[in-house]
Amino acid sequence: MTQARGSNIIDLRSDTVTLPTEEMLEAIRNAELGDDVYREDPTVNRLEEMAAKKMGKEAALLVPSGTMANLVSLMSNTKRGDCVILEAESHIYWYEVGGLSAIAGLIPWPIRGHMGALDPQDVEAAIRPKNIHFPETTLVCIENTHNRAGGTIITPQQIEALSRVTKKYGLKLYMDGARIFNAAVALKVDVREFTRHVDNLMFCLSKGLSCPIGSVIVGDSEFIERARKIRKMLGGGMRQAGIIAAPGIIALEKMIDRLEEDHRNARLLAEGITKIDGLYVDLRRVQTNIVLIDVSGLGVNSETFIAKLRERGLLASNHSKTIVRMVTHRGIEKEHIERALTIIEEVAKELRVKR
Ligand code: TLP
Repeated sequence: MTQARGSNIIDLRSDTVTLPTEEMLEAIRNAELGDDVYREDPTVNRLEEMAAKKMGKEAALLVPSGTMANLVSLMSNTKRGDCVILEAESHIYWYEVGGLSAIAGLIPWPIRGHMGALDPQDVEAAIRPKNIHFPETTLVCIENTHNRAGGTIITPQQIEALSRVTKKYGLKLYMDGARIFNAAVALKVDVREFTRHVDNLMFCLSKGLSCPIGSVIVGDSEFIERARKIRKMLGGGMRQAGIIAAPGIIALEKMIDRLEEDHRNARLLAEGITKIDGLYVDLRRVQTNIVLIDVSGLGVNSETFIAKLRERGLLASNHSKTIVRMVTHRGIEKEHIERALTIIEEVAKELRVKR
């Protein structure tokens, strides 16, 4: 099962639309269950052990969503009133309903990155000095791959350079690794290369890895203990959560390597689009499974462009006024990309004629 049955639609809005595999559904049916608030769900325990090991950290915690993973992690790394440095286009800052301020009581200190990557010098300059008037800076957040920058990879070297700054000032370094396996697969390195220099991170099971629900927070045991308590406080303590963990185990065992196919398809899509008059894709940013298309050359906004694509059965999402986002994922094959390119070309032609 990859898309809603009988559907002819090509859905490139996000990799969150992936449906579970038959094997995942079977695993859910057969999962050994218990009450996870009592830590008695063997399937959850197994997933958390696997995740911690894979990431080279001591412990892990299953949470329902990436947004909750980020919020729980922010709260476990800081205290109310602290200042958090993050990238100005990061998911935490853009898309999480301001939870970091509204719930965690934190002050965001956004810095503009370069293709999603924070410059260590900019971070160092943004740390609030010790002063009676200032909030205390205690955390730096990075995002990998960086969603709004176009799925760009923050390399292990870039992370290490940032960690030198955070260590120097005694700050924590956290990674929103919702798509960290995309980064690892794209660079053909072990995921631990990316996790080694951060204190803790989260990754999502429910994006390219195709699970129906779930994200995992990973870090040292003390941090995860705090996170477990905060998850409970936020209402995220789950009971027979093995039904979520069971497909997660399959994801970690079997769904990582295939992300390469999504990257190949994204590349194919991006290169095809660059040949269409009036559309622009910055190919340097197409490093994983996201393609950002600038439609301003057609003299229309993203909304109009997306509506036209939709009429022809192609779904895309709105990144900004003139940028449309397309994301490849399991269930999208080369043939879908070819069909998508035909649709995009037709729409571009129609809009060019109207100008
Ligand atoms: N991103 C979604 C939307 O919310 C924009 C998407 O379609 O890309 N971190 C990153 C980097 C993400 O891209 C997302 C989801 C999250 C966190 C939040 O995950 P969920 O949706 O599980 O709360």
